[in-house]
Amino acid sequence: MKKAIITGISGQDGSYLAEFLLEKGYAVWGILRRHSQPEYQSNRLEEAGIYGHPSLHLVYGDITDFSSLCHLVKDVQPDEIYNLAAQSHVKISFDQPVFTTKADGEGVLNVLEAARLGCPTARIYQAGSSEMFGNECDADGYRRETTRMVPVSPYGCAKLYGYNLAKVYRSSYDMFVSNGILFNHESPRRGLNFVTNKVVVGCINIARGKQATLALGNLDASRDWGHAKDYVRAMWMMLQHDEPDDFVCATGEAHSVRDLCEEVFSELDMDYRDFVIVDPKFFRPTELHDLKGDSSKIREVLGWEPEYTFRQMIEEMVKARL
Ligand code: F7E
Repeated sequence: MKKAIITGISGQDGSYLAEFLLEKGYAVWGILRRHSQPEYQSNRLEEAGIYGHPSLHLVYGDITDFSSLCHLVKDVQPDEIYNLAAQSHVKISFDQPVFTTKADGEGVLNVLEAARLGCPTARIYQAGSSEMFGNECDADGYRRETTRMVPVSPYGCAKLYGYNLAKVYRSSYDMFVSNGILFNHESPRRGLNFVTNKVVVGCINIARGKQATLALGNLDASRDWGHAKDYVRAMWMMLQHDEPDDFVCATGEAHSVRDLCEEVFSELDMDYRDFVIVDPKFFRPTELHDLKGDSSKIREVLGWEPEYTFRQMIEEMVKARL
């Protein structure tokens, strides 16, 4: 039985990945932070139907607490470590830059060091992000593994530090560390303050007469939105490859926030223009305007393909909330 540790198991990606690995017969250790209301930390695992699974072990720890990671890695001796824990909200990273840097930057260092000292043979997946590119892109408008990275948010800066550190540990200590450069990925389990689920829930609330309007920020920004389920499969595939490497994971298709609103509201036969208003409160100090990824490398080298289309994902998200 293979053993995996997932940091950030209570998040969207953590819950899908745990579900995926348990189905494959892994024993999974998930790290939970201490929370004053622990009953809310298992929601996604319950939704996935894996809470209480005999091969799922939930332990208290934190990526900012080096000692908790050291003990866990030393005791479990995992085959694979997936570092998904992060302060993952870009706008909030402007409000909490110090915490974001500690969790998303220094946290990676803690995971890598804990592995180097306690289980250097473990294969490590580091969750990188398309935010690391900032507004840089190639002449054709796409971002790929070779595109320059010039982040425009504290979140992007911290992720880039973790990404570079992962490469340093790979080359300096001969450790198997792979970076995923994941573009936006959504699902019914997405937090409600990310734009996709905010629009889905807002639209349904309006249809049910619970709210009159939906206030959003920049409607012109565009993103390459895939499904989290497809993307956690990519994480696993990266660790099954014969050598560690860095891979962009994206659909290659971009939609604006305005397109997203149109798509969601039309699911309920409504016109978003009657309900969506713009509130500058949701603007970011610096915006990453358009994001579109070229995932040719992971498709060619690992044979990864997304199964969901944008429309299927939106349909699933609307249906789940209804
Ligand atoms: O924003 C615009 C906003 O917060 C998407 C994280 O998973 O993907 C995610 O980061 C776009 C932005 O995701 C609202 O300005 C308009 O242009 O859903 P989001 P994100 O910032 O792209 C990357 C790859 C990650 O790694 C991150 O961890 O939508 N937008 N109005 C809004 N965004 C929000 N949240 N709320 C609004 O009202």
